[in-house]
Amino acid sequence: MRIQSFLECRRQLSLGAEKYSGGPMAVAQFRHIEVNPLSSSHAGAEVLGVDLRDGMKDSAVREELNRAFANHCVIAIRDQNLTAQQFYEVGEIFGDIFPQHNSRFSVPDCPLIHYISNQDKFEDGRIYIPGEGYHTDHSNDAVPPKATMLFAVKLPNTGGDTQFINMYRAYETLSEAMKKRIESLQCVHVYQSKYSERKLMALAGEKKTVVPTQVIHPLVRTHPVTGKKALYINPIRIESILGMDDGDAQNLLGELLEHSIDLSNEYRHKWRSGDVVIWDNRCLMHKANGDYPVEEVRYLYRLMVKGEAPV
Ligand SMILES: O=C(O)CCC(=O)C(=O)O
Ligand SMILES: [Fe+2]
Repeated sequence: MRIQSFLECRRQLSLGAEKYSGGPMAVAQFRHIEVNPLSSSHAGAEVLGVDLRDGMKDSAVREELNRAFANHCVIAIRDQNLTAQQFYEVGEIFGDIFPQHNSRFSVPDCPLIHYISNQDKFEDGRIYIPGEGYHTDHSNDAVPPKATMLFAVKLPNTGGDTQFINMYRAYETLSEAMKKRIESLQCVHVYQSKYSERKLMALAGEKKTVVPTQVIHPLVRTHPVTGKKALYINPIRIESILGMDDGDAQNLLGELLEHSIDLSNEYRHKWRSGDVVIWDNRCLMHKANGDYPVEEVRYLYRLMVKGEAPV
């Protein structure tokens, strides 16, 4: 890296550290990429100074990108220019690619890549906005994806932000009594909970037999990389809590959701053309916003990275 950009990088990291209330960050932790924290919720950073078409081949860059991802839970790698195939290879920087559940959203030439778009409609003609309502991705899988990655291909002029909630903080800020109450609770996740306010698009035929009917995951999970505990709730998919009446379970989950979505836990991503955003489903919830004119197209490529069974 040139001296000047290295100094600039140090300067930006120092500025970032002031904004980052999680304590002083090691300055110049990164030598090949610039990482600027973007919120005080301890989640969200932008990554500058890397062209992923070269970076995917460089082990030092790959290591730093993975570290930035682990430190910040969600990173936006700016100013990228990728084909679908290159996007797939970028996904592999972070691990093996996870086959997504609903193949109706596959990109024809690269079926493991799906798309996010506002151009599909439900059978009754209503526009389908994927990801509206807080959730964590594919928690109805026995081994859910650790990460989801989007690449902005076409964006509306305004709106369409993605909101992220830091679920480490959501857990840490619970009362000790609540932590004790929930410490060993196990939740039943299904494709679509009968209590979900958001309706999903039905699974394409061949996937109905592959996607599990239900799986059980802990309500509090420990992140395998950071060792920290996070709340693992998903209003779209959790249908019940083992050993608990459904009404009580939904009340408890509602209370935990309200607590979690506090603004102090949020990073709100405002998309820029060329952004590659990758987030950690093990310690974040997220939601899309369909708050832009219907005639404007919003289209992103989407990949998922394999994870591990939550414990
Ligand atoms: O479109 C977005 O902003 C997010 C969509 C979403 O929930 C996802 O890709 O998992
Ligand atoms: Fe999602």
